[in-house]
Amino acid sequence: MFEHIQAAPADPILGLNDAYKNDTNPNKINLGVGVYKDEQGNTPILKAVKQAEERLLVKEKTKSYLSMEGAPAYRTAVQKLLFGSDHNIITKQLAQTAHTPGGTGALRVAAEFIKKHLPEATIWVSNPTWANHQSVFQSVGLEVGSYAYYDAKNKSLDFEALLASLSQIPEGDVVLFHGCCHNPTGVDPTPEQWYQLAKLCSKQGFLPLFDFAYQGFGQNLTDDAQGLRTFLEHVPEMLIASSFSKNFGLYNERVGALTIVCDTAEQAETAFTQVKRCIRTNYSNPPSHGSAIVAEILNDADLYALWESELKDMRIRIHEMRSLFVNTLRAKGVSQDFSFISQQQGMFSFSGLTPDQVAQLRKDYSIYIVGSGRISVAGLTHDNMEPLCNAIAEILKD
Ligand code: PLP
Ligand code: TYF
Repeated sequence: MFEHIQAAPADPILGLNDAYKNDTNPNKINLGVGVYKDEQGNTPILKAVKQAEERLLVKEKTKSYLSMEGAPAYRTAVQKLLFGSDHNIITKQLAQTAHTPGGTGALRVAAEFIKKHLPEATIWVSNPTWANHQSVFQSVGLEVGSYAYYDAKNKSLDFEALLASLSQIPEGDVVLFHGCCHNPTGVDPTPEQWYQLAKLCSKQGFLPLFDFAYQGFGQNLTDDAQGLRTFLEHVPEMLIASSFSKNFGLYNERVGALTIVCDTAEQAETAFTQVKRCIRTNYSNPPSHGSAIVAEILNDADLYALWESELKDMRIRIHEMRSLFVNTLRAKGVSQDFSFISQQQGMFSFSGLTPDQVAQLRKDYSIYIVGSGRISVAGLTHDNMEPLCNAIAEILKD
């Protein structure tokens, strides 16, 4: 029965991570997968998370199933984080949120929901986008198109081309935006540009789907939500896929959320019954622990303050590494301009390194970077900066 099955191609990012793990070079450097590393190169458990877990250990009374949509304390906390506590979407109950296994789970449930209820819709993603987007949407049979986004020459947003692309997208299609910290480029619209995109969305009548995996890694929790909050001033409906893998460091707990915003509370309630149906036929109900941690932190003033300060520390360390990377390359005599890296935000930047240069870094120096040239800036440390920049200076000389 199975003999005809051919091996699937390795995932471009996770496959690279496996190769890194198998590399015996003690000086190997991993700038592939988007996982935050501290100065020691570890991915620590946040103090706020540990403290929340201690409380949960005492408080938790059952391991019985959660409901399909997850725990109420989590669902309301997620909405407050997305919209701000007293937003009219919350007071008027225009949104419904389901806890999903990670941001990927949220995207997958969204994909099924779209395929079932907007069967004619094409979903549009930025060029480039997170490597998994296309696969997730195609796996439910959705048509996936791409819109212009990145100006590779100037290492910036090609806003004119973006507007031109989106102006072609018809009413009823779905457009995916990265809420902040665009993966893989690190290039986001400015507040004014978000405003223009929101106006265009309203004019064209397409449905925005915000993929929000890095809230707090750009400027701060509030400013990073500005894009989707601006949209909500102009459009009545939206889907939001949240991930708390990065900003709570809860990668392996699989904690994310799918939020649906509708024009009326009644519509939100009705549409949500269909979201729950997609969940029921996928995994029935979400795993509890990660969402219990997030709810415990978001609903407690002390833990919230501790988490916010730890998130700020991660953000600041990444910003510092960006500047140090640019300055160290310059100090090594690299003439190519890398200054754009310190202007970008989030975990990633498109370095502009070619596939050949990426391959050479891996072969000669055990430095792991995604083939597109995307660097996970969160993997840079004071310790690996010198060898990394020496290697880049060396290969750019060739
Ligand atoms: N969306 C984007 C843009 C991401 O970068 C990621 C993770 O890297 C995800 C979604 C998936 O998040 P999770 O790991 O919570 O499934
Ligand atoms: O580095 C990235 O862009 C992601 C990271 O289950 C990732 O692909 C890794 C594992 C996973 C989801 C996301």
